[in-house]
Amino acid sequence: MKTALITGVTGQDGSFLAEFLLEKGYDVHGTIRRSSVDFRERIAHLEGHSNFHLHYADLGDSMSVIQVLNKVRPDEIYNLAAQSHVQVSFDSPEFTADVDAVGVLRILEGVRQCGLADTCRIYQASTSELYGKVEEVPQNENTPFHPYSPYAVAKQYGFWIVKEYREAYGMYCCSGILFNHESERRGETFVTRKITLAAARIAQGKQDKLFLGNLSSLRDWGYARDYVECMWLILQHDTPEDFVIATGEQHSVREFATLAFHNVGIELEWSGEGLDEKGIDKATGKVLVEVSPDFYRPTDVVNLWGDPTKARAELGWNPQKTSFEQLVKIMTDADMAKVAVERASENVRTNLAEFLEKGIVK
Ligand code: NAP
Ligand code: G4F
Repeated sequence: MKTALITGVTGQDGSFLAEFLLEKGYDVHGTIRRSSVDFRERIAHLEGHSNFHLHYADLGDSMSVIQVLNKVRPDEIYNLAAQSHVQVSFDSPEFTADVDAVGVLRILEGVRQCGLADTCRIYQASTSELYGKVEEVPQNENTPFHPYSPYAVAKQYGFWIVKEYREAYGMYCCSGILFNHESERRGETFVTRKITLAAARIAQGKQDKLFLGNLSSLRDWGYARDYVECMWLILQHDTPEDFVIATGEQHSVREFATLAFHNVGIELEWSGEGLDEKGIDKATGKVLVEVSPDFYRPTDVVNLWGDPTKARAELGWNPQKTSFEQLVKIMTDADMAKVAVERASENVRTNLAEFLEKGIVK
């Protein structure tokens, strides 16, 4: 039985990867951080599984990293932990650098210091944000990097330090340059999930309007469940190499919103430009989507489009397993169900309060 260590197991990708590796028969260990609120929603269904174990560690704290490496002594490490929100990286640049850049070094050096350098394979969660202010479209493994946010600059250090340890010490460590991947488990402040949740709430009368930033931004959006398979395939390859993981298809934020609202029974039409652009419900004439400068970034990456040829040819991975339309449907269906459950439980609470007040229940 192989042993895997996943940093960031409570995140979107970490939770899908843990499921995937458990199905493959791995002994799976994940790192968690202490929080004052419950943060294990995405992995709650895995707790209690005999091959699933959790350990406290923080990528900002090398002692905790070394402690967990020594205890687990993994065959494979998937370093997914990061401050992963690009807009937040403008507000917390130092924290982002510490975790997303130096954190990678702490893992690599920890592996060496624990005497695991010859046996342990390391996957680093790299990103299409490295292409940033893009110098070529579509982007492949040879496209020059031009990082365009504190997040991307930190991740660029992570990419190069992985390459350095590979070349300097012959370690099996590599980066997956993953383009955006989304799911029903995506954090609620990333644009796709923000849209599907708002569309579901608006359709069920729980929200009036959605405020977004740059509607024309283009992304290559895939399904996270498909992408974790690729992380594993990268570590099973004969030689340690970096791979671009993408669908090869590009859509705008506006297109994503149009489709998400369509899935909940609302047809949007767009009018105006820039900050004055609005998404209007064709049936009622109501403005449902507006642009707010609050969601514009000091520098924004606006043209990401990946070329997954190498991953398809060398890993046998299928970049088109889940289509864009299927992805948006998975997310809108899940959020429609989530909002319906929230409404039902609100109704129960309201009825109960009313019954208590009237003395019907005591
Ligand atoms: P996510 O949902 O935000 O999950 C991030 C994980 O990192 C969470 O488990 C979080 O723990 C953990 N974490 C944050 N700071 C940490 C620290 N200081 N020490 C230890 N753990 C820490 O992100 P994701 O979408 O799953 O992405 C996974 C990785 O892939 C990230 O490195 C991200 O930058 C990268 N990536 C993502 C995409 C994408 O489109 N999703 C694309 C390219 C690259 P808490 O739950 O405690 O906050
Ligand atoms: O959903 P986003 O916040 O994702 P972004 O910035 O592309 O980053 C994600 O993908 C990266 C891979 O390329 C990962 F490395 C990273 O960890 C993260 O998972 O924003 C997508 C686009 C941006 O251009 C943003 O300006 O959508 C635009 N946008 C427009 N309105 C918005 C909004 N983004 C957010 N978060 N919220 C808005 O209201």
